[in-house]
Amino acid sequence: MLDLYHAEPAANSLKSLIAIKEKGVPFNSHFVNLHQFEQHEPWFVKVNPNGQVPALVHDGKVITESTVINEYLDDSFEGPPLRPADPYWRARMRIWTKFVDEYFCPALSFIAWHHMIHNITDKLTPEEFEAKVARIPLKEQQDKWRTAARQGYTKEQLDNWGRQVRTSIERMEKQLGETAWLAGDQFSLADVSCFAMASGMPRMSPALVNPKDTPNFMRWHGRMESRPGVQAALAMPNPVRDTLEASRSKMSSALSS
Ligand SMILES: N[C@@H](CCC(=O)N[C@@H](CS)C(=O)NCC(=O)O)C(=O)O
Repeated sequence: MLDLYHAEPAANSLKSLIAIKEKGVPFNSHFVNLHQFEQHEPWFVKVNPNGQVPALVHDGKVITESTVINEYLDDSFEGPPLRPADPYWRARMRIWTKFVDEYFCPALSFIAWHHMIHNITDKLTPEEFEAKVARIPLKEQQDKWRTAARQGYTKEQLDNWGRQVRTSIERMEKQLGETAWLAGDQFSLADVSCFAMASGMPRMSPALVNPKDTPNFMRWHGRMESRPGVQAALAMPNPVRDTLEASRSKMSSALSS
């Protein structure tokens, strides 16, 4: 019995959806609506005490952290391997997944948070908002919600995160000029992690990623999009698409400057 709790096919949820679809493992999908704060409801906090998606439950055992989930899926199930067999390239793959978790994803997520949060919180009274935030298990997450919703982040912070996103793309572009995939000549979890963050960029941020400035990235992006596992992950239901689209142009200018 395999259950995946996830949000729309973007960022960390997309990361685990791609891995599970690439592996071809049947699973029960549970959509957690972040725009309705479902991740902080007591039933979900019992699954993941951090109150975040994705979370995997395998025969009653819970695994959290998208990168760990992906390695667990690869360890536990038949299907095409998602990690290089060679120890060097496997290490290089892990350097990419760590880079995404510690650098690329946080930068992108702060920018997205800043531009998206009002679409989620403006319909709440201050009291309703505070009641929602009070349920968030991690103080750091409470602070993130309050700062983004109340005063927003400073231009300096946003510029810095924008720079980090550009650095991430530059690194990918360089690597993809040297190897077909991010960790050598084989598709791996390095590609899954990076694509989960960068999937929307050609559309959202054409000034940053485009055939002239980032040809290697664009070719890789096209190959990723043509993979059946990636297509199946991207086709997962997205009931919050309109809200995401509403924030898209604002995010786009933050990333291009
Ligand atoms: N390190 C965690 C981060 C998970 C995470 O940040 N998930 C986001 C969605 S991409 C989330 O649940 N956000 C809602 C919240 O923090 O309240 C992982 O890789 O799984």
